[in-house]
Amino acid sequence: MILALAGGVGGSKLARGLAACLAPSDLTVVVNTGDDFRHLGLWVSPDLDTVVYALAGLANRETGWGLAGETWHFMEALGRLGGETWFRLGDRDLATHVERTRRLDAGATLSEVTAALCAAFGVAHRVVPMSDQPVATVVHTDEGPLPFQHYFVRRRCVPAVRAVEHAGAHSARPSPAFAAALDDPRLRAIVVAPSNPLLSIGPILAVGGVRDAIAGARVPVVAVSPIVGGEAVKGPAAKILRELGHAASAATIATLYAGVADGLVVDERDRALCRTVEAAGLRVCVADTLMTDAQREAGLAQVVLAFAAELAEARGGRASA
Ligand code: FO1
Repeated sequence: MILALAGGVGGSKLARGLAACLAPSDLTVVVNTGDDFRHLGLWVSPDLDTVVYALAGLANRETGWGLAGETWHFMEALGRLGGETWFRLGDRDLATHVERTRRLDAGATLSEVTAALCAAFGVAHRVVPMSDQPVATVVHTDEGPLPFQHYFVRRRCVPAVRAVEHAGAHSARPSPAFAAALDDPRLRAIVVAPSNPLLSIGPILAVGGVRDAIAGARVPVVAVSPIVGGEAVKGPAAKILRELGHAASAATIATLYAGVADGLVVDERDRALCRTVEAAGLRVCVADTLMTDAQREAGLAQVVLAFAAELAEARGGRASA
């Protein structure tokens, strides 16, 4: 059984690759919910939806979020009324948020709602929130503190980041399926997807007890660098790293994951950084990490699983992926 930690676009691509290689009972994808927020009266869980839509084969490959073939009549109508349109909810996507909110308001947990949505979308692999308690990512910037989506979408990541806060994470507990996966005797490896280490993986590791549980896991923890050739594959990761005083480099990813991950997969373009990654205490694997189509997603997933198996072997054969 493989446990994958994922954020938005990069996370959903590797999750789709892993799902292509593993049976539904052999994969649990734990998703960041620090980006979740109440908007227009609805509970929106962007990263959960991105992963679920990807595994359902319904994802919008151009935007990386939302549904393919979406229409925007609701947004247009809302705009005509003078409503808030900075965060775009497509007509079909809207149904997901309405139904999630109805179920949460009726007392279901986010895990229960996500399981129901997965079943409705025909997603057989387990996709679960990191926690059923709310955790809110707050981005502290030169313009003051901004709730995540206000920083990311409304302000288009323009303000300079000074710090990232995961409000509520300390008292939050891992969701039941996340906790069960961490304790599962069938667990063979933990995979950290090439998602933003500060905005997407950071909130998952900040949930009460999670960082220690993963750092002390008996199985290999393998991360994939979201930085390739000094730039983020998508999103503001490189800009934020620089604003926080780090080099935008796969070597910085190694430093950030030191003590948590055992191995880092870096792109072929970053082969020269292997020694620096190893100096941070991580084993390194070089691969083509750009997941531009389904074949490459599955190819990278296979590389990650083989690397995890190699690390397990090196630990003395206690586990094999
Ligand atoms: N991202 C944008 O850049 N603009 C949007 O209007 C937007 C709307 C949106 C609606 C639903 C959803 O699930 C995601 C949406 N996203 C949008 C993406 C979202 O802000 C990011 O994917 C994540 O929160 C970061 O991983």
